[in-house]
Amino acid sequence: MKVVYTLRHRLHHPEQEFEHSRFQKPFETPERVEIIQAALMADPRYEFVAPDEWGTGPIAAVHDPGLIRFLETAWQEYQATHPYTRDVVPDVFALPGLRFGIGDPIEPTSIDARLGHWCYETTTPLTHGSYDAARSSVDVALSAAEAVLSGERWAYGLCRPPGHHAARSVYGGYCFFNNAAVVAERLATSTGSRVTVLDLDYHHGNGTQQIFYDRADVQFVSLHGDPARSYPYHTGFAEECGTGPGLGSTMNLPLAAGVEDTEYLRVLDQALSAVSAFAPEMLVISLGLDTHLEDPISDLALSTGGLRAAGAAVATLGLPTVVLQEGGYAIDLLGENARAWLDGLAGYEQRT
Ligand code: SP5
Ligand code: ZN
Repeated sequence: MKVVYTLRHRLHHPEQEFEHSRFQKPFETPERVEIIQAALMADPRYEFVAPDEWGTGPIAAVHDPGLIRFLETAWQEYQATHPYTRDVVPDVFALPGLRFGIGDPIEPTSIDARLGHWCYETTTPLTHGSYDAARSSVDVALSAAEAVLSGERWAYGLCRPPGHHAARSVYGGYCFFNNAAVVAERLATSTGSRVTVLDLDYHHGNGTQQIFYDRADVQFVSLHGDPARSYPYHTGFAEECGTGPGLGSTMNLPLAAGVEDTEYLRVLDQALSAVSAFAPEMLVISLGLDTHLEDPISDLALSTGGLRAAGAAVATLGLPTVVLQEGGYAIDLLGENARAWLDGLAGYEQRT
């Protein structure tokens, strides 16, 4: 299986994140993908390739061009008014209630106001190299998609930063650009075929859902911790199933805390039935490994063997598949867990 990877992810490396009313060490670190890289490099069945450069065109197909422009210069601009800051986070958020009844919000001019216009939460610091890293992550995703378009049965984009929490015009959740959405849009428009994004991260892929919510040609199916208790809290309820022409093309399967392999695989089967019914020609997987029992910020209880079985279950769809890395924070186990899921997909024999 081709694995697309670049060291440029290292350009994004916050030192702290503000969460649950305190500063803490980031969970989303460069070591995450380096551990996965090391585990896959040790296996000759995984073939590493560097990404090509794709420019901003494919990003602008799913994101507000204003968001791209903002991210390109925001960190530098912030330094002009707040010198020697490192991890840049908004402090005033442009919630709709603030201007309710007054008039439509417009993009503000000051950097402080713009931060709260384009970012929706406090755990996604913008650092000196975040924009370049986010661009490289999209390049990794698109290069994996290209491999599949060129006839590979599967490809894995070792994306970092992740993408599925980034919506059309807001970023957050450790995500700047929505890698899976960029890829799904490219696959759908360049082939004219139907595409499914199956999101297996612990957290609801609010960004991907939002981008395709009214689309009939891109299906979004997600298993995740119930938003009643889990980040991102405001989306991912079972009642959300699309709108307009997209009605019925979104499916949310919220899970209770503590769900183990057997129950997870039962719900995954429901998701796969919905995918089969939609009859896509290609599949994009948002692969979060934060469903594992040992994940420090999540509360599902999959084993490594369960992850392998999940990959194998997805393979039964028999679709060309682009797998993109999203979350997963049990650092020491990430290599083994990524390999288990991908081995399951590819039908590679179990190793000890
Ligand atoms: C890509 C991805 O996985 N993004 C996840 C972003 C989640 N950020 C906030 C998580 C809050 C979890 N708090 C749980 C504390 C458990 N002790
Ligand atoms: Zn996640």
